[in-house]
Amino acid sequence: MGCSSSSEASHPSSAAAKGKPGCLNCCVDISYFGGMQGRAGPLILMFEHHGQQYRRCDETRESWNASKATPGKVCDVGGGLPQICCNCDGKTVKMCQFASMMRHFGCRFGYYNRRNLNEVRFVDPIVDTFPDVMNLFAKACFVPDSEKAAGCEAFLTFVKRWHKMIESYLCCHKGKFAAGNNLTIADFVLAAYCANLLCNPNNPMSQQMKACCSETPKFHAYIMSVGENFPYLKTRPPIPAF
Ligand SMILES: N[C@@H](CCC(=O)N[C@@H](CS)C(=O)NCC(=O)O)C(=O)O
Repeated sequence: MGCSSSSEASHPSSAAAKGKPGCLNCCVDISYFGGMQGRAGPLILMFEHHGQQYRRCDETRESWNASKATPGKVCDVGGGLPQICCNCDGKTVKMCQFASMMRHFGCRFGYYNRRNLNEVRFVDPIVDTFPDVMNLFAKACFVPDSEKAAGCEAFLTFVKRWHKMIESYLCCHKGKFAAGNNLTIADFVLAAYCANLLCNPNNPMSQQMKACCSETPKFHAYIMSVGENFPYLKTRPPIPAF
């Protein structure tokens, strides 16, 4: 795993050399399927926002399968992509599992305070259910045409429920961010969801997803604030649907 081995190409981040407190003084390699955001999206957004130097390492299905079959190449804990590898002060660290990596870097950068139970009760369900959103989205996108309609329906049904969960949190804490008045890892999840899926003109389900927002006015207002809160999203090039 990592840019030096299985990946086809790597892209240095635009975040280099402006890191905030907690940044690792090495480049973080994040491996994911080439050109896609998927579960890597919130991690990339957090690195961009915080100024952590990182590099995207693009895997193909073949290179990833080859890495998994090579002992010691991927994170020992197993799991799929995204995976992270960094070498700091001579020590190589490999990480996997989306939610664990979000929490790890969230603690390091100050976007996840596990002692603040009033906050984590809103953060955790958003972070932990994002993979469910992405799994259903993948099922709607990457299935034979005959299964597409059912896949889209299952995805949109889940999306409606997910938006309502987020709406109930925003109504409860009344803050401007996902879990109150502090920016947390849940905001990187929601902002990535908005920019990469909901408002992505290359996503064929974007309009139907937007239609699901009519019943969730506070979440709608949150969506409208994403560009302002995460300027990087306004400067990056267009991205594909997934
Ligand atoms: N529990 C893992 C699952 C990751 C996962 O399933 N990733 C997919 C892509 S989004 C993948 O790599 N699938 C191919 C594989 O597992 O080899 C996580 O949340 O990070």
